[in-house]
Amino acid sequence: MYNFLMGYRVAVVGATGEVGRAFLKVLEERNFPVDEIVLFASERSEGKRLIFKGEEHEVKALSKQGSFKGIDIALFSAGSGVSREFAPRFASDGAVVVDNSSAWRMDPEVPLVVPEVNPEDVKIFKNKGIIANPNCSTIQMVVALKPIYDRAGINRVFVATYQSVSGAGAKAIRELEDQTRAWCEGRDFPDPKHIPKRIAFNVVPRIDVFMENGYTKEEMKMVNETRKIMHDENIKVSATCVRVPVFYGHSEAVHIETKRDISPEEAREVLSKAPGVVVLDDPKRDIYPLAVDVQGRDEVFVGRIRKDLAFEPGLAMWVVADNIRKGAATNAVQIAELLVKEGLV
Ligand code: NAP
Ligand code: 3JN
Repeated sequence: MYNFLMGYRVAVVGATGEVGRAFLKVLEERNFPVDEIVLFASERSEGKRLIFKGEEHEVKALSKQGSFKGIDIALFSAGSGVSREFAPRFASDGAVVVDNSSAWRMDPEVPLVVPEVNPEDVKIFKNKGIIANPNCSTIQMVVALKPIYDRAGINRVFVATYQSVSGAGAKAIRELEDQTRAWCEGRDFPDPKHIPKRIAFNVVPRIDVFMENGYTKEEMKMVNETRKIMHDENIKVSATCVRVPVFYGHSEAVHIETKRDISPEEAREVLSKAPGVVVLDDPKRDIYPLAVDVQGRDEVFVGRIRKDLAFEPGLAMWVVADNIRKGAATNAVQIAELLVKEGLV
């Protein structure tokens, strides 16, 4: 699919983090045409070396004074503060930025893209030179909703998430490990620092900060981003986002009120033909998607497809994906692939 005569100078900002390291893997696995890779992180990581395509590359500190000229594509995953400050600077120096943070997602001049759902939106990035990657929980949900939306329409969605600790970064993964080790060794639990409450042997119904309306920011991301990606301000979404003691993979219980009747069999059929979706749904054989089975995969897995008992007409389903790959790095690299395919970079 690539024009192999053309290679790109690609920057990864936040390269030492969970998503940054996944960027390197995904770029390599998908054989993205990288001529040169430039790695950035904070000053703490200056001089660290990371491997890309079998070769070591030194990490540079993202400097306020630096010039970013010569970069074609910048993949950002260093948090929203860094994106707010540096994405416009990379863009004005000539790069197209694909940003993983929430900083630009709701900006009307910035497209918010999931390639399986709204690939055409990638073309409208020109004003700011920035394309936003949605939140991981939104991405996997809309990939599963789109085929149902196209067949039966959607009025309302109710979703409860079961989000792994990797969504909160490398330090949160270590926090779950440390708390679990303490329990195994009969020691007191260390105080939580990166997840608001103890996460080992617990579930925590708070991801990101609380908003005025009692929902968390993570929950409101799912509400607002879904409408923007689906180009439908009338879809009502209500979410409860929960952190669970799982390392990788977000799971979601999704309940949908459709506009027209759609049977579970029909839903299974449209989902199994949809791009980026794998249906794993055979209750008689105890088959449904599990977070531990989807680690390292790029698709969105759907199972437990059944008639909803509260929404009429409606469907219920269980949606699982690797949050660091399809929820972050893979989706962003797919956006970069679209840019190449459309000749936009
Ligand atoms: P992480 O493991 O904590 O990594 C954070 C990365 O950002 C590290 O490389 C860190 O560098 C770098 N960084 C932090 N402050 C910086 C600064 N001032 N200047 C330059 N680099 C800086 O977190 P992660 O899980 O990779 O997530 C990173 C960000 O990606 C999140 O904050 C979020 O905005 C976004 N994200 C999005 C999704 C999604 O839903 N699509 C999912 C996960 C993450 P050091 O190693 O030097 O500290
Ligand atoms: O917690 C998760 O499972 C997903 C977290 C995503 C995240 C973490 C820190 C900051 C985001 C995001 O992508 O929405 C942000 C942010 O950029 O606001």
